[in-house]
Amino acid sequence: MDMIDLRSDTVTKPTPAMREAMAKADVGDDVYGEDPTVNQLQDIASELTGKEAALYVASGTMGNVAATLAHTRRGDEIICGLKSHIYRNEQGAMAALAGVQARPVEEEYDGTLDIQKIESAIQTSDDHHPITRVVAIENTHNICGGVPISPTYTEKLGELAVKHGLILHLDGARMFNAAAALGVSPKEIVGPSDSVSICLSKGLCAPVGSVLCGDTDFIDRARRARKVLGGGMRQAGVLASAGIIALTEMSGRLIDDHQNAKLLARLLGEVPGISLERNSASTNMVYFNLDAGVPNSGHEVSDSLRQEGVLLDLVGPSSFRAVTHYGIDSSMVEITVHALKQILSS
Ligand code: TLP
Repeated sequence: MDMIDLRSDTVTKPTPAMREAMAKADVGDDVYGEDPTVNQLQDIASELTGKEAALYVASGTMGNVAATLAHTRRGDEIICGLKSHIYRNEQGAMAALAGVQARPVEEEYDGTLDIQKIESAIQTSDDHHPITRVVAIENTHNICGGVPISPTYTEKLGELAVKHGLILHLDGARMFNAAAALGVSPKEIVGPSDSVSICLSKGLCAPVGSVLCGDTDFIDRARRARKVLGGGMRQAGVLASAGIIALTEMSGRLIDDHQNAKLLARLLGEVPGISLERNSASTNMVYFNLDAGVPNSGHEVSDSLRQEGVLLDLVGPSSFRAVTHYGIDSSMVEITVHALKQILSS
């Protein structure tokens, strides 16, 4: 049975055009900087983000970790969201690998970090204190509902960063979703950020990889960091060729995923026993909960759905995330809600 897999947009498979490009890719040794396809991908990414340079890395996690290693010194502090991927979902890499500690600030409902809360979290210059070096934000913000963050906010944060001499890093794993949802360019989403990491292997369908963008000095340091992380790939053009299609052809269709998420949220809203989380369907994610009166546990619902051919991401005892993507159409959304309705009413 073909599963309807809504667990994540990471499950997307390379498109036929990507497979073809991968078979034909012109390659070289990228550790020598000699893979023409990797170089082309990096040029496209830096052009799209308005940055001087870019670096192809193995994953979104590697992009964030390489950025942390390149921006910081041991003992520094990074202000980031309490629910951010960089804080919650990277095994504490900033501490484990970079010797940097996090100063988490709880996100507002819209995925932003309150500017005043950030300002009061900045350490004063005192030999007792770590040095606040970086502020990291996430756009779209995954756990806050896949919510897109407006360029107006990022501009304000940029002003704060300049005022305090801080570096601004953007985990832009899904920044093309943010750009599509807000109807702005990728450059506007990046705004004053000093660095941005963009995933190619989520809604954009490439099989592997992210690109980290920033100024030339930063990218030179990030390239060293990538090497020590074991990410110096050789004939990586085979993979990067799919990344080029991700950046140039796939971002234009993300709005379809957002439409399907809206349909899913609307239909789920009609199912007794289900409550949607805030910000659901603002891009390609729908977070929802089973109401307290529902006798089934999240695990039971998840298992029954699996038997019906539907996979959801169980994110809490009775909370789910559903992510729409290239492999999901509106009929699959309808089948999903129908299955859920049957399970909850039986
Ligand atoms: N997110 C994955 C899981 O790790 C949670 C998902 O299914 O959503 N930044 C953000 C905002 C992300 O959501 C993710 C992956 C990453 C970074 C890391 O990317 P990878 O998985 O390529 O290391």
